[in-house]
Amino acid sequence: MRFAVLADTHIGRSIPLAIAEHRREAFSRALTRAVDLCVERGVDYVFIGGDLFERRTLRPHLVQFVHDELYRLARMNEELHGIKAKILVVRGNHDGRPQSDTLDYIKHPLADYLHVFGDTPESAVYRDARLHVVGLNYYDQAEKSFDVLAAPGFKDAEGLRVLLLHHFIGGYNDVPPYSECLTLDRLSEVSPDYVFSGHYHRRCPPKRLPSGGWVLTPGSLEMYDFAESPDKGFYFVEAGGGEPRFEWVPLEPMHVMRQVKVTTDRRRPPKWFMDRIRETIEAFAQELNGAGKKGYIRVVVEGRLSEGFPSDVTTREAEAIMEREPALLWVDVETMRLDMPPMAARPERTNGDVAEYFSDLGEFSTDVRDMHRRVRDALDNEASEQTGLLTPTSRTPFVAEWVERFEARRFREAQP
Ligand SMILES: [Mn+2]
Repeated sequence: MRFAVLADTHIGRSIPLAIAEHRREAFSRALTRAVDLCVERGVDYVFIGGDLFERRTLRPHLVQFVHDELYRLARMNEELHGIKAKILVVRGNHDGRPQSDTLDYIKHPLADYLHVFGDTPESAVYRDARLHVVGLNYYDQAEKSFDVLAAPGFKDAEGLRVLLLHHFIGGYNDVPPYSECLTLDRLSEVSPDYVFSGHYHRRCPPKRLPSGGWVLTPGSLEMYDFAESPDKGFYFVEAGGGEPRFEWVPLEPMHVMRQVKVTTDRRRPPKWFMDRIRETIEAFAQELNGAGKKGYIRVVVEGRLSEGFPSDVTTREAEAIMEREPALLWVDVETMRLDMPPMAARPERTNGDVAEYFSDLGEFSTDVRDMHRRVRDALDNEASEQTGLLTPTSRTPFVAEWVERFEARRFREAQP
């Protein structure tokens, strides 16, 4: 029998919001293509490992879209191959929480092709003549939910033992620090023949569990964010007789999504950074045109300015390129990580005498000149490399002295 194993379809994802419609379209199209391929090949079971939806609250037409696509899968699969496929779904962290999740909307009394797992040990089990499947929805505490909801579900299991879940798997996925996960040893305790997992967005090759079964993470169907690689798709698994066969089914992301860093070790003027940004975006546009694809690019600018301010690195040129290159759906230039030149915030040197400039203040103008000179010296010696300003410790005494000197004088408004 043939399984399709997919996860993290994130229907409705609209981030980055500047290109929300393109993003929603890309995720929807990925599901459509996965359904097309399942129908073409013919499947017995479809396992969806959570995060079918991006959010608990979504536009109704997107929920309808998912419902229709799953129905199409079941109907066409039966028409073309004579197989009544079963689609099994667990809840991911994006789908909502117990009692309040988007999956409720795709359940239907007549949709016998669809099984959505529940939140009790009993409703976490699906069984038929061939399979015994435990579906573990997402919970904040991975291990506890596994002990309480999943492990008891394998008691008296007959047939092929499958665990479907939405959690990181330690020793298999590259688990981010401080994240909850289930270990391969823990999963082995229930001796599953297959563990299919969502939540981790990068595709992982099948791996044997210490207990002998297989664990498989297909990753997300589309590019979730700029940090991901475009290696997207899902798995077919030929199971049930002898050694299983795993087949990776690639899905090319709809758009090219690229993050590029513009940086240098040396201090450079704003123009240097702007030239690099322009070159980067133009090269990307050329690549898109060559590949006949559309795409978005985020340019992260890092480094130190030799003059001027980060705001001098403008996005005008980037916007102009976007205007004339229809393949560029969006360009984002991030200059927040640019450091100012060492003395950027220093007052400009004046040729004139400061006291003369403030002569209206009478004798106090010599106080101003004195303070100005000392602050300038302090800036020369102690200014922060990053901001060009005095640090609070060196600034505070100046402020105190300034207030003291100011209060020691009496000023009268000039008479008209
Ligand atoms: Mn996800």
